[in-house]
Amino acid sequence: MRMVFIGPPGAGKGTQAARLIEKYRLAHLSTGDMLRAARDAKTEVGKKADEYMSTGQLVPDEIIIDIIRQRLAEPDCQGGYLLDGFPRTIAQAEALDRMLAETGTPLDVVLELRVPEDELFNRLAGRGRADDTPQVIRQRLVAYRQQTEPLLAYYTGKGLLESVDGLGAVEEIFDRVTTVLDPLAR
Ligand code: B4P
Repeated sequence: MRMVFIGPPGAGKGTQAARLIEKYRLAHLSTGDMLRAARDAKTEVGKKADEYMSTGQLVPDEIIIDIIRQRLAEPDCQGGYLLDGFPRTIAQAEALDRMLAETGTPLDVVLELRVPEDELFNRLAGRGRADDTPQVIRQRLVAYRQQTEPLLAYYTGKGLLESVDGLGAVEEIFDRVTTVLDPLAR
């Protein structure tokens, strides 16, 4: 199964992804995790990405697209993958479409986790990562509304979008998500 996870910051994408990759035996491609690893390793990409992440802005498309292009070519992705936090802009989605068209391996599903903003604030403030301060959270929510939400219409138009209520216990949400994914798993 080739799937994309979309949702606002703090929706619980990473939390659900950790369980889904076990159940469906998928490679987990979290662009947030990749960027944080690059930042901690102090690579050129990591230093550049940190300038954006620390203020709640999206990292430039060309950096992310390059990272994903290389990652998708690795052997563990051939059996299916979960893209967690990518694409986040229309330009990233179009680049992904082109990459997958070249290999004849289209997406099976795009799953949206829906969570209201006041709940997102509570969750992120509780997590306490360096980019989880109130000011940076606000900026990340603006970035989501302006740059990522348009993807919902983009993938609806392609007949790929499924939306799941992301409010409730982690287990309940996992059950909702797997009810959607089970028929697609192979
Ligand atoms: P990400 O790492 O993708 O992180 P996120 O959206 O903040 O979190 P996620 O939705 O995974 O929430 P989580 O499970 O942790 O992005 C970080 C930054 O990287 C971006 O701001 C951007 O700068 C950059 N970036 C990444 N990808 C990019 C791209 N493609 N293009 C450009 N820039 C990019 O859950 C959050 C908290 O809620 C946790 O504490 C968790 O325990 C809790 N939680 C989870 N489920 C819950 C539930 N059901 N109930 C209560 N709490 C819950």
